[in-house]
Amino acid sequence: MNNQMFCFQCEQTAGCKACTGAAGVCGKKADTAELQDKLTGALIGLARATEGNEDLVAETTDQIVLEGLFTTVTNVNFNNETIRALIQKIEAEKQRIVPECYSCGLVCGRNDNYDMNQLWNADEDIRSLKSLILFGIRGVAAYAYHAAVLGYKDPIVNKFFYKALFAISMDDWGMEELLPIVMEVGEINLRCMALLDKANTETYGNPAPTEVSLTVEKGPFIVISGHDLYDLKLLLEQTKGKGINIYTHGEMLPAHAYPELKKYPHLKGNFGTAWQNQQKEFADIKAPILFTTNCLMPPKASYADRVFTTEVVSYPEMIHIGEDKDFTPVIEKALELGGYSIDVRFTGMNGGEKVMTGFGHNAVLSVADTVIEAVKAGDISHFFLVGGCDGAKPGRNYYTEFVKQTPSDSIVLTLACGKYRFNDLNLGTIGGLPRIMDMGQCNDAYSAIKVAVALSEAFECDVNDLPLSMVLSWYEQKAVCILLTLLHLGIKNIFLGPSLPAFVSPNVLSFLVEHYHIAPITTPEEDLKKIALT
Ligand code: SF4
Ligand code: SF3
Repeated sequence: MNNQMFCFQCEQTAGCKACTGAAGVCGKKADTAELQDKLTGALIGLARATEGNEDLVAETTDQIVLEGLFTTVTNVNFNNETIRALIQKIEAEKQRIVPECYSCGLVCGRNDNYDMNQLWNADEDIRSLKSLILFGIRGVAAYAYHAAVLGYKDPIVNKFFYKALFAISMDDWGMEELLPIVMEVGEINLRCMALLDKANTETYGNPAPTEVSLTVEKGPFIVISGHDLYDLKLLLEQTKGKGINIYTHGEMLPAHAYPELKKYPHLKGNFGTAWQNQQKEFADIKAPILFTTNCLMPPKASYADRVFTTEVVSYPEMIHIGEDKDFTPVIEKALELGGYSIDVRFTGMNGGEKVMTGFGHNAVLSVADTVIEAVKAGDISHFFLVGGCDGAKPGRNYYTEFVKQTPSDSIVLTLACGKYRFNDLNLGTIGGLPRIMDMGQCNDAYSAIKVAVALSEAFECDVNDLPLSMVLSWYEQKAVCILLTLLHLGIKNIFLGPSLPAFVSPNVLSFLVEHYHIAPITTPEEDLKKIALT
């Protein structure tokens, strides 16, 4: 195993260039990074094996692809054991699809896996385009995985993963072949986010605006983090009547707005803020924490005995809840720790004691007439979509300051974990509508798109001509596919921060700036001035 790695897939990558040492900034070790590369190379090998054998692609093949891609998303899986097991699963699937190539002694595209070093050492523009494809489909796979858990699948989305993986292995493809696939990632992600929206709303009902307390009531409790609503549902069922309260964390916050989840009286509130604060916020916590997806950070000794994982999340030596979804170990831990003896009032990052969520497309569009009238009457001057991932860089307080400085007659739509920078601020209301509206998780960017399209129809103009500005923050690969979706829709003038992706080469960046006018964030004052001029 190597003790030198190469990874540059997320925003916190070392020196804004790449993590190349013995461990990445996220805590991923070089041997894990190498295994993740092997896993990706095996997935590419599987995609090559399915060429011309499409009729042999089964639902299990699709599931393996989703699992493999999702496992390599930042802050998901740090466990060499599970990654090795997954590689074995991919090999077995390949052997099932091309048995004759397996028994053949010659090495060819059908039985060989892809060496990811070929990608990392490629010409920087090719590497950049292929990285956009690879990191983008890792994000899409996460969303497709959540939809599949609820029984919702889209063959067009699933088929695309093979095409995209295949493209990465094409060493003689240039900009002409790769750029359309980059854009297709955005198109496919739109389909996938729509699928997940359908899965979530048909299963749990349409989110409705809901106030969420940040106080932890006395007694045993469990904190559940990540994006998987189905795990929350199962946990709520299994803790019913046991005197254990459930608190959401991070991207699980929007769960409070779904009728089929909020109906559980022991779903009490939200604990903590965005992922990067977990090592501080979980220190000595009197409860177990269940991670259903990213973002898991290496647990500190002070709370390592109370971290549980499930689905594709895994960390060495942490208890993993397997496919039987028996949460008994988590429940027993909650009872053993007992929680706090009195109610404990926590606050958000700005001192607020409660937050609101649940402004999905259904809730916002149900008041569309009021919104349109308010715009026409001049009561709402502008909409800002300020959202995306949070992260550890100090420059990220830009987003708090930006929201604070937005004009008092503007609306701030938000989504994903970046909202914790400002979701506890009280910015007042306009015509009965709160000025900050949380649309949900990162995949609920779909809601923002639906609202933007509805507004453009109402005002009979292009989305780019609406009084709407997007000020986005990125961290991991889901943000990559969402950005590609916005570009696929032709949305221009996006402000992106806190820094631009290291995997975007200068030439690819020039292309994005020229065609989509993407701009890096500067200061809230400067950017608000620029927005006022457009
Ligand atoms: Fe570095 Fe990000 Fe890769 Fe982790 S995921 S090794 S922080 S680039
Ligand atoms: Fe956050 Fe990790 Fe991206 Fe779903 S939970 S947005 S960073």
